[in-house]
Amino acid sequence: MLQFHYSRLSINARRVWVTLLEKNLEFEPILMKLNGDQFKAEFLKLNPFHHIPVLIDDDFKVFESLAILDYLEAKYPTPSFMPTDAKDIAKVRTIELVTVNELPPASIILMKDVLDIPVEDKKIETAKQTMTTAVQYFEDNLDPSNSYFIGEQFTYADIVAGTAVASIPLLGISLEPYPKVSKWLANLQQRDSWKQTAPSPEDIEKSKAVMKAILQNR
Ligand SMILES: N[C@@H](CCC(=O)N[C@@H](CS)C(=O)NCC(=O)O)C(=O)O
Repeated sequence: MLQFHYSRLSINARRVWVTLLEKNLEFEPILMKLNGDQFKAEFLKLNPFHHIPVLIDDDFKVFESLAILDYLEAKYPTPSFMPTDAKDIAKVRTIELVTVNELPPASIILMKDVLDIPVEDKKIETAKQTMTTAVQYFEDNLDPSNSYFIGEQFTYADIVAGTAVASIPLLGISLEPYPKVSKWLANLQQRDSWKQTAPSPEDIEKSKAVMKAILQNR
């Protein structure tokens, strides 16, 4: 059976978790406590960079969330979340990569601010600017007459961007000025996979000390 190493607050893990649920795959969830589990020798054999998510499929292990999504799509193609049209593939990949490349560095700065870790004002301003540029990019790529980025087809663009955008308000950035993003996110949040993987307010509160410890060294 598939084994999935994750933590409830990890956005990188959540995109894999949503995919496992959306593909109706059976898996064993292995909950990691990020205040030390990721540095244990056994885990470092799975991912020497001490990050979750990690997926194990019998004797095969894979880390890096987008590589895991590629693996799941190729190995378990039904239902498929990758379009076949060239322009649609490019759009999905761009949205995925904007999400994983642009949002995390800015999120780290804003999270530090939320957790009262000292950060220079200039860095906060730049991080906010990056966030708003990314959310505006998503807004510009949504059509209010469609449910998803690629018309009515639910794809990895929705899974990857949607699980990340859901956390942006926690960083002090309102989604209200983005009506298309807000409507799209509200649709996604109706899905069982979103409901099952949404962190509770208690999870968020409990994770703050762990996050603070991780971010203080970055
Ligand atoms: N590029 C990686 C990033 C993974 C990542 O940064 N995971 C975080 C949790 S969101 C983690 O495991 N942090 C603990 C650590 O680095 O020690 C991916 O997409 O899987």
